Amino acid sequence: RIDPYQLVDDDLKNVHLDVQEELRRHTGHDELYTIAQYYFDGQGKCLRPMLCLLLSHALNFHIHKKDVPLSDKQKRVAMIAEMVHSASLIHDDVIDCSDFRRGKPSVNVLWNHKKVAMSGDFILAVASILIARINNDDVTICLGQVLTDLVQGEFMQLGSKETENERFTHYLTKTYRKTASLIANYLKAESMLAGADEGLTELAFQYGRNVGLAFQLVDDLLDFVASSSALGKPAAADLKLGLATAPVLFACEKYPELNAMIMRRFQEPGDVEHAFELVHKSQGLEQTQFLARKHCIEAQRLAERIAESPYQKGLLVVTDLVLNRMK
Ligand code: 2DE
Ligand code: MG
Ligand code: MG
Ligand code: MG
Ligand code: MG
Repeated sequence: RIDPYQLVDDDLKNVHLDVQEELRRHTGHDELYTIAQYYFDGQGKCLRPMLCLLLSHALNFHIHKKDVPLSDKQKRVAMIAEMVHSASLIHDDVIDCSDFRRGKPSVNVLWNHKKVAMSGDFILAVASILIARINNDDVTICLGQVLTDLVQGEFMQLGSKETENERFTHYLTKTYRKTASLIANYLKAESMLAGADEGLTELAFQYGRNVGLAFQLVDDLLDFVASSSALGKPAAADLKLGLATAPVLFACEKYPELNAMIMRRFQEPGDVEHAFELVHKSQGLEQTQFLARKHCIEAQRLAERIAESPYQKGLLVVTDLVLNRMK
């Protein structure tokens, strides 16, 4: 059985150490460093850098018809993906008032919010220097787009839409911006660094977009079905935050009484418990899984078009990991 992580192990195992080294290089301030490096302890899934490395290997093989080691720039993009993602989680946990992340107390529990917000900014600042050092305008634009999408996705989440139709479209756009854009655009950047043509670059982008959408659909599903100890972060959190994710939006078709609760963002006493029960009684969880599977099948269909190699097989297997993950 192919293990995608195993295929890129050599480059992946140093990602968190390399991040720590870059953060240290850019500050002499011990506390800022301590907060900023807190999540780079090797305990995260490292899905995003793994995908970047795997796709880079697969495209190097596709283009050169043999195994070609990754360039420093290709490895750098993988590392920056993990930095930007982790910085966004630091801000996300402050916004979501979330106290647990990657199996340990989140930074906002251990340090005050002013310092935490700035440590997220600091990681982004160092990431921006690393992006500049890649010295490729198309890559810079691509990775810059991700930052604007992350903020806009998060901002969209604060609003509610009136009709069911608008709501689902809004949810999907938000999901693209807050999760899929990072994966899609980082894979696009990797493909440009591999020397891919336009068609292959678009393929990489669409593969990432589909994997990213599936990943967030499963994240939203796990919020309803997994325990916080399995997740390493609080479970059943989204309704409490007022968020109507895919399982609720699907459940709404069967239980229209959810509409009013969605509109008031589950703020009345009993709303959260009631909505939770209706979601479980409906087909909402299965429908969410089904939609995630649809995106994974599309991602596989795209990966089939890359030349056969262990890495290409890895890209196919990743979709199963995304669908069947427990955390
Ligand atoms: C995770 O979603 C959030 C991702 C995007 C966060 C973006 C922010 C804007 P979840 P979990 C906060 C700031 C952007 C920057 C710093 C570039 O569903 O379930 O809340 O893991 O994730 O808490
Ligand atoms: Mg970020
Ligand atoms: Mg959150
Ligand atoms: Mg959030
Ligand atoms: Mg979530």
